Amino acid sequence: MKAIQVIDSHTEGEPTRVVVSGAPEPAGSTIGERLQSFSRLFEDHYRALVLEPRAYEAVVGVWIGEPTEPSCLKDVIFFNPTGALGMCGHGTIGLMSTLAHIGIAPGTYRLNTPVGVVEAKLIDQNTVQVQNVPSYRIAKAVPIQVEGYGEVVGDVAWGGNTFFLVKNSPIAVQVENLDALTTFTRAVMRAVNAQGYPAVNHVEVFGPPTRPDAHSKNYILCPGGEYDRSPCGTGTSAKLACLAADGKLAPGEILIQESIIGTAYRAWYQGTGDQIIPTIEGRAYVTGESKLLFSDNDPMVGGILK
Ligand code: PYC
Repeated sequence: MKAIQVIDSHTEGEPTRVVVSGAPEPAGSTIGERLQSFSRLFEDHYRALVLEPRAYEAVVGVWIGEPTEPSCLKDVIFFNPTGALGMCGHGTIGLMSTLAHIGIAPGTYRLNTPVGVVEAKLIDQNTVQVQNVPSYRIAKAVPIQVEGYGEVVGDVAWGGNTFFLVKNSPIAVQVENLDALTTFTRAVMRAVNAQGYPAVNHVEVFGPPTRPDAHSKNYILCPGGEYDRSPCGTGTSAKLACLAADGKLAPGEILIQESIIGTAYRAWYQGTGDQIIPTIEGRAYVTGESKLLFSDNDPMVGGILK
């Protein structure tokens, strides 16, 4: 029987599962080589960690290994049921809170991800600031024809993953509309991918905030079709890039981005011009330490694929 040790947390409601031991190590002397090796191991050894019956589809897994980039604390690969993600903001916050739980001290640490080095400042056991990879708008006000909804206009932007940020949602961003938002954003994702932007793997919709301290509320569809319970670190980075490009937010000015469930990130950026450096601050809480068991005769050993 295979046994894999994990530590679970949530970041502003969005779950993260850090692999501690028991899974095979991706090989390679660079993070790029390790990503390729991870992708080969994914189906047999990692996917079941983020699927029912041992998880659910919203869970983002985190593989960590000794750094191949000397300035970094760890090499890090985030993954969900579809495979590896580029970066993950909530996952970085969850990882740092998990590392604090097992003994690292507050301070600033660098992490080597497949899309670049990010800096994570552990302020206390629960509070983390993530300085993300350079973020930028790829295309402005792109019109897309979406079956059943007509023309939808949005920006395409990079924030560590590639986002389509809808400007004219026909559905209000309120938790009562979760099912309708999921159906709508899945249709948008299919249309955007087919109409010139195959790299888009997240769709983001905005509306007025519910919290008095927030500037905006979002709903984010992730690869695989689940929604982000947190305000999405890479999605908030993509939004900062669009606000900066439109001259709507100055460097250092604070954006409070609320999630669909009412949690929030504080976010700001440095720099001017085509690329900005976003910082996202959020809180994570460790929820469990588990030894997951995989019996050879368990018909669900690889997880349930829906
Ligand atoms: O926080 O960047 C993020 C994220 C991506 C997918 C789920 N969360």
